[in-house]
Amino acid sequence: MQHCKTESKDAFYFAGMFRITNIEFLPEYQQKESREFLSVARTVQQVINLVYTTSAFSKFYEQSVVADVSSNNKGGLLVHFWIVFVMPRAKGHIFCEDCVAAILKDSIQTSIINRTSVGSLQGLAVDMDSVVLNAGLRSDYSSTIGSDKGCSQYFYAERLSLHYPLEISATSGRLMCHFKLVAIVGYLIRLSIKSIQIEADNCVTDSLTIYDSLLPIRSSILYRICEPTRILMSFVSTNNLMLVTFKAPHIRRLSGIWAYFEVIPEQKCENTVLVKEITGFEGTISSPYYPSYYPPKCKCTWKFQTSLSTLGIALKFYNYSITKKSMKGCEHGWWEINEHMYCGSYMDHQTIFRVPSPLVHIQLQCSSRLSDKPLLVEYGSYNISQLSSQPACNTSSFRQHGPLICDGFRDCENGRDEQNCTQSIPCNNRTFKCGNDICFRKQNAKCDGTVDCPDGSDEEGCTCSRSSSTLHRIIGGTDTLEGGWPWQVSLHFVGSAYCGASVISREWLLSAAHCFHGNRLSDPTPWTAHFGMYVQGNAKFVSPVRRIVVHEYYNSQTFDYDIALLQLSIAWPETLKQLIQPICIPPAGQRVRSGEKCWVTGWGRRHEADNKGSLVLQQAEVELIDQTLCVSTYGIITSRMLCAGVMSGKRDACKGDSGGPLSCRRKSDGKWILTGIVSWGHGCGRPNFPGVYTRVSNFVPWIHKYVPSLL
Ligand code: 4AZ
Repeated sequence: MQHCKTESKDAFYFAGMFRITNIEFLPEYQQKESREFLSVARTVQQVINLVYTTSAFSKFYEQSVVADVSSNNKGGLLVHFWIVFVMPRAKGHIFCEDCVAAILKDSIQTSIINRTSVGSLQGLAVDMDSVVLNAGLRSDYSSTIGSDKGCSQYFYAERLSLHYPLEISATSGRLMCHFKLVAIVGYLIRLSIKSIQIEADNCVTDSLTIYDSLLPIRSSILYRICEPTRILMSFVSTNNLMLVTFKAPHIRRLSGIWAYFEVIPEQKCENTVLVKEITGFEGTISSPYYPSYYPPKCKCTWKFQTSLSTLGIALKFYNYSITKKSMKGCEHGWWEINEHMYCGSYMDHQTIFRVPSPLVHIQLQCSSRLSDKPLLVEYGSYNISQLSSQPACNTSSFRQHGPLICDGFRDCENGRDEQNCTQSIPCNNRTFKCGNDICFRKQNAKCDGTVDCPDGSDEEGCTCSRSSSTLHRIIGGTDTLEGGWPWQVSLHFVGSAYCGASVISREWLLSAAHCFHGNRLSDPTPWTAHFGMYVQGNAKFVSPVRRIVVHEYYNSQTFDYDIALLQLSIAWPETLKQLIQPICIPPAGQRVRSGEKCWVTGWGRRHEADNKGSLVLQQAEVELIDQTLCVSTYGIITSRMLCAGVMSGKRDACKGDSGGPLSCRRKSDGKWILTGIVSWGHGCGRPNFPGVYTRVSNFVPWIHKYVPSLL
């Protein structure tokens, strides 16, 4: 007798998406039978086949299936796909989810071209930052690729201010629905849920899940509802698409969803508010898309200014509170208020937070994994001195550094802890006096470009560089003298030199916007600023970058408004002031003289054809060039640009110098002025094609908006 043993197998399903940047969307892609869809699907499947059949998982790779090819707000095509692996059950392995995603991301990473996040997979330009891949369910696989005839449906929403109904219900049987919602490009989707009837069992059987994608990808979940509700709730996508899955596999009484969705424009979340002289609450700010739940990723900035220096800003949070940030991350909003970090949390009562400063800069970063409950905050002014007549110190707010005693630190927002002290505490080397006030911490206060003292005394007497060592520079040479350009900074992206920048205060740098163009480049996290550096890599001081402010009018096609401010996470120490010094910003609208001699410095390439930058900081003397001549050379020179070089070529900036300074010495007082920022040019050092620089004198009010104390 023959004994036939068949091996039993386990299948593993992965749902993912990525954005292809070099194919434009066509309406035909919405038709799964169209030639256009089938052609893109085949290409993507071949590319994924190649990635996994040449990987360590090749033995288990079964197939990939493209489920959707859609438009999206970033351009190109967004492709959603499934990947299936099959493995003998006897092996008892659990598939490593991170490894499957890493294989795909690595293949893109290794093919990345230039300074973008886009890699080329067999000619398919895939944006590395868009890749999402998670383990999924077999049941979802069947229903989303269309082999399981459930209640799966597409909705294309093309009209604004229209409520598209989304309703399904049953009293018996099962509902396993996937509603794919797609809006016109450039807009978002808001789903409003009026009522849900499901069995409340922690989403074990019944659930409603809202995804920020068209496939059920776990890391794209915006929100999950596991119990019945009749309270109106709404959720907003971050792109022009959304997936709503409704699962009720064993219906015994009325179950269903009653909802509608709309197409809404993207909202900017920033505002500058002038607060009136009268104290009291006078207006509100809110989380993005209020009263909808706000999406997981957001960034809001609000600036408040009172007209009197005796008034501070009060914020009344409804059912929410902010407290000083600890070492742990913040789960429900990350707040930065005048350089101090706070974490938000929900509670069942209102709280008031007071900032004893007439100028308050607030940044909120949404930090929850899912969409979060909407926030409403009332703002107004309060009398700083009036509050100090109250007996208690409000310890939950501003500047608490330690015990509330006469220790030379102003811990209470009203300064109460330092009042009535019998002995005057001299400021030590970690502290300084604000005018006649008590001691403040030195770090991030003195000469950091931000007023910390009520009287502004922390920013007084801070000057920009008159650096004398630059006088002894080798004329005509190329290597600089160590310490000769103390405002020169090297900006490193993921550990490698990428651009230059200039120190303008203890806390702020000025650079070029184009250095930060692109998804990954605009995130401050991978950037570090290297100070007091002569040989590339040997910095005297390094700080992570806290914030990148790219000019709002920066145009990546024309390089117009090519300017960005960087805020440091750690102000450079005063002990290094021999090696690190700010350069002066020119007066607003200052005109330059053509023919004036200035210097350009950087670690960029020394020849156009080089493929790496210089090891030692280089300097070149260049002449400011007449604007009309420059316009006649390039044609597209705006008033935000200026040209400098030598018409014979030879002395110029090049790749890698971008963002760095064009420094000109003012004859009247010997101070060095940041006249330009290395921006662009036709090649490097070519005769008749001078370097193009951002004209800093055109951006003085813009710089002061972020660095108000720079005078
Ligand atoms: C660049 O790619 C670059 N010759 C910077 C400056 C110049 C050209 C290119 C000017 O960063």
